Amino acid sequence: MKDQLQITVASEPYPWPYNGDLRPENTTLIIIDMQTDFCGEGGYVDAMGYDLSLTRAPIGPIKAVLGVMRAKGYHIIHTREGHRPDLSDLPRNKRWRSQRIGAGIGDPGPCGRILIRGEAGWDIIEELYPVPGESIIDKPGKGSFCATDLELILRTKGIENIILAGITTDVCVSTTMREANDRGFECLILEDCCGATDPGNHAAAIHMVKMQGGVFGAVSNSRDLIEGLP
Ligand code: C5J
Repeated sequence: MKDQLQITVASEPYPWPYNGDLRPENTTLIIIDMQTDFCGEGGYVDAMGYDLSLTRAPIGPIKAVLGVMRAKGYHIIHTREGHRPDLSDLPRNKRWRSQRIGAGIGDPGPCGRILIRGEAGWDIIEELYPVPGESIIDKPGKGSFCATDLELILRTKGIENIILAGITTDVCVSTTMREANDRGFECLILEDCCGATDPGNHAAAIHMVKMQGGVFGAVSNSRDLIEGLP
């Protein structure tokens, strides 16, 4: 076998990716759920009473990474959590739990029906809106692989490496990273490109990635990624 140039990004607990094979052709950025419902006024997270500055904090760093990765020709994928207007894909327990805390999924709110496909609050925020050619995955759950065609799209594009950003770190980002890792994808989470409704949960979710030698992959940040990308 010919010697191949090893390219890695500074990350913990090991330089990522493990095999040094980092190219636009085999690597994607997945931006999880940067929707008004999760980081905008009048959305789901706002209705639950959480501090929006926590879920808005990653917008700037994601924008920087997105700009560089778009310019270098990397694959870009966006996800949106949401349900059909007839609620046929909304598990009853998920609806019940949200109603119990005054932010019922499917109920009307200032940005339309909460987490319902097609409503204003459900869509991706303007600052990070997809451009033509970027895939959008609409998912009914927390993980991006559950009941979606994400895996088929990744395999078809020949993707081996996944860089994760978005909200929330401890719920949809973490679930997606675990699902991807179990499927053999080499994952990197960008600490400052994620946010959670609870800063302790954000820190714990990042910490968990690094245990056992990188049990789910590795952790980096926007600056080190941008410096390290070929
Ligand atoms: C949540 C998400 N937190 N996008 N969804 O319910 O993490």
